[in-house]
Amino acid sequence: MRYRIAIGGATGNVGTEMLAILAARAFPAAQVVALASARSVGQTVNYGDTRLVVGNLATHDFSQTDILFLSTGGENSRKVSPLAAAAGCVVIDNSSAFRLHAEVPLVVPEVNAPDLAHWRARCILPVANCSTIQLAVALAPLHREATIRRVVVATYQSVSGGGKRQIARLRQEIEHARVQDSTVSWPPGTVDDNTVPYAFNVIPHIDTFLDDGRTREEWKMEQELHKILDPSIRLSATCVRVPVMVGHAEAVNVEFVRGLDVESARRCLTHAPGIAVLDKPEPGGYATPLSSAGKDDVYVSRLRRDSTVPHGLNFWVVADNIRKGAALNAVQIAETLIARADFGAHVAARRNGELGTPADSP
Ligand code: 11C
Repeated sequence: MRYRIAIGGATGNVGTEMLAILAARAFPAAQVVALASARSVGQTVNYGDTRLVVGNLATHDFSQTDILFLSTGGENSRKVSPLAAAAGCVVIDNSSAFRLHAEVPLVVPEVNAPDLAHWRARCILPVANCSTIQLAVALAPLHREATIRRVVVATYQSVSGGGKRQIARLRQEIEHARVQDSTVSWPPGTVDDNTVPYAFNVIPHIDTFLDDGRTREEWKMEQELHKILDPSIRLSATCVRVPVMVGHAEAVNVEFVRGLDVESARRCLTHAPGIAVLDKPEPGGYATPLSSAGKDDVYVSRLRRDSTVPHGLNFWVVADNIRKGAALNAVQIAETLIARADFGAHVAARRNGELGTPADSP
């Protein structure tokens, strides 16, 4: 069977990457529709060798779409996703809007693909936060091997996590910076004076601050990891923005219930799906955001014992946040979904006009 798909937010970072991945992986599409907000209507985007003209997401008829890939932020998703789902279209949503709803499965295919059995509860399938996805992929095989008790993670997140405008902002800051000896300044009017500069800086603040002093990004990592992997894992995160265009890195400290030596951990990660171990104690013997950009895998490096606790392990994990952290993970969810007989039956029934509205609004 081939599916009628639509990309909401087709002109954004994640939307354009999604179109490239769908074409490259030859997703069985009967029709591909590019959609965005009214101001982008009429622009064109690439889907393989085809140019697609962007239509209006707000007025799209979802009764004629089987799968909507949505990357338009939480506020827009709260409006669009329930409408599309009520028409029987399954929404794969990159925003945080529905991730923690009890009935909605939050799936990282390498980790918890069986949770997709609940796709029909709401017909909304969120993609987890990029910083959570790469951590979950790396932790899952280790958790199965030795049971994780506690994780302490510090992230080093690229500006592309904040969208296209943040990439432009970093580029502008770099272009206009005046570097004299060890000081950096910007001529008046060249950069936004009301923001903490990305360039030449490290910022311990992503998303809003919560009452307990954490940021929402740190809270999301904990909540989402609990839902995807195991709620008994204690996770403490510090999320940091760094002046990197693409690719999130994370320094991870894990404490296990049972012993797991470094060689066993390395073996277990090497055989796990979606992971590449790149770990040599020499210059370049580790992954970086630049080396992982454009790649599908989650890279694990710097594996070493943490001898300050009985069963401790340290490592470094890097992934392309736009690709595995968003677009690729969304496409993998769709690929897992279309392999299910009950989804094929749902699509066939809709085409025969046999189905009413399968999903209630969450
Ligand atoms: C960032 N991780 O790097 C964020 C972007 O919950 O989908 C993704 C936010 C989200 O800024």
